Amino acid sequence: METRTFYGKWKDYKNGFGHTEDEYWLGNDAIHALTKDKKQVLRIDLMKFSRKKAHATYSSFFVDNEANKYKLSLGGFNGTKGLGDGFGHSNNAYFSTVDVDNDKAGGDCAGKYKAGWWFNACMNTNLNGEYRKASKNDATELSWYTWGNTWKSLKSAKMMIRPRQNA
Ligand SMILES: [Ca+2]
Repeated sequence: METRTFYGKWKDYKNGFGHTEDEYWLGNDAIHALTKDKKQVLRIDLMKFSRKKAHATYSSFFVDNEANKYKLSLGGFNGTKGLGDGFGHSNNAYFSTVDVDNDKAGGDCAGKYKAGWWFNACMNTNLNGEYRKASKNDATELSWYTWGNTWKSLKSAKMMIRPRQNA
């Protein structure tokens, strides 16, 4: 079954949606609230349909408030072998959704790639793209391009934060 949960509008991403046990977006206001005071480390766990896993960490992660369009600030990247810094392309990008275009591309990245995300022009990761078991290797899919240079849909992606030690 194909789901379009992540092809939400600005208000959906602002407030969050889904269920914590499967498809879930905490909400951009909540992410801002959690990242604004204490330095946070971001870890992203990825898994392919083959069950192959990888993870990325960013030494800091901050999402600005709605007035500043939930601008993303990322610290240094570390990744498991074979995983390139795909999310780094989104550093300093504003958040965009199908109804609010804050990207740096001439067109509308969110509409073109069917997701709300920190689109720049446009992206190297589309973790809110479509979950598609029968992949077309298409950038609308839930993907991290710099893991094997493919847009093929991943089975899962999970973003997690925790306070940075000695920060
Ligand atoms: Ca644009």
